[in-house]
Amino acid sequence: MIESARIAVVVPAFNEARWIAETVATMPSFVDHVIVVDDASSDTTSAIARATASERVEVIRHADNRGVGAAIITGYRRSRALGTDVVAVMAGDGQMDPVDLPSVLRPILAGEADYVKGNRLLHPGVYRTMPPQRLAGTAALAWLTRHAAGLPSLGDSQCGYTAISRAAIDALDLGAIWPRYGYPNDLLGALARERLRVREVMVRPVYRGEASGLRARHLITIGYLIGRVAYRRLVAPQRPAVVD
Ligand SMILES: Nc1nc2c(ncn2[C@@H]2O[C@H](COP(=O)(O)OP(=O)(O)O)[C@@H](O)[C@H]2O)c(=O)[nH]1
Ligand SMILES: [Mg+2]
Repeated sequence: MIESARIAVVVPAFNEARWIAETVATMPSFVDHVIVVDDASSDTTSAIARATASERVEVIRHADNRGVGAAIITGYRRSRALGTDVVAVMAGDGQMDPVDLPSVLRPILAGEADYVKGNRLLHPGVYRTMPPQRLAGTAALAWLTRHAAGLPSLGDSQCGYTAISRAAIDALDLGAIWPRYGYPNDLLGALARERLRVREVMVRPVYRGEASGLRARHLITIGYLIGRVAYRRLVAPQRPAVVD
């Protein structure tokens, strides 16, 4: 709870037995609900997460692997049922520093944004920590997504450290969001179409040798999704701007 707002953190996890205990154990105390979504892992992710479970932690397991985007949507639906006000996403591989969570939540708590995204490229240590290929790919995808979605200040479209307001969850068609890699680009397009306010805050990039599931072939899908975002923005009837 922060300033009487109830906070949930969704933790998508697929074969994260190595990192999931630490991710759950280091959740700040102001988090009211930790929702681990085990995306049909073949390792002991669920058992480890359950063993760490306290009153505020719950584990939902997908019977089949559905993808990181689908895991996050499952978490959003659960947090809506729990009646939380703000929902953050922190990956199950411990790549989000819990120290950054207050600043990720703050723009929503202050009523200044509907969706907050971490931006790792703003961090002074990024050139030392983020592998160069990742850095280049991240910058390129952000450039494309910024123009496709019409979000001029977007700098790190691929960062998974995010927060969303309950109102934004209600406004989105959750079932229509792309379920796998590429979901952040698709989601940003959907947020922009709904005229929801997207804000970025600096977060620390964390790389400690965790394996990424992202492969070159996923870039084709992500490219397609960015193209679809641009197409939908250009052909969709313009809605009147929200006065806020
Ligand atoms: N690779 C992969 N990750 C998934 C899936 N479902 C949920 N996740 C979780 O999504 C998060 C991000 O995935 P990751 O491969 O680390 O992406 P990256 O950090 O952007 O390279 C991790 O916490 C995964 O455990 C899935 O189907 N595949
Ligand atoms: Mg990762």
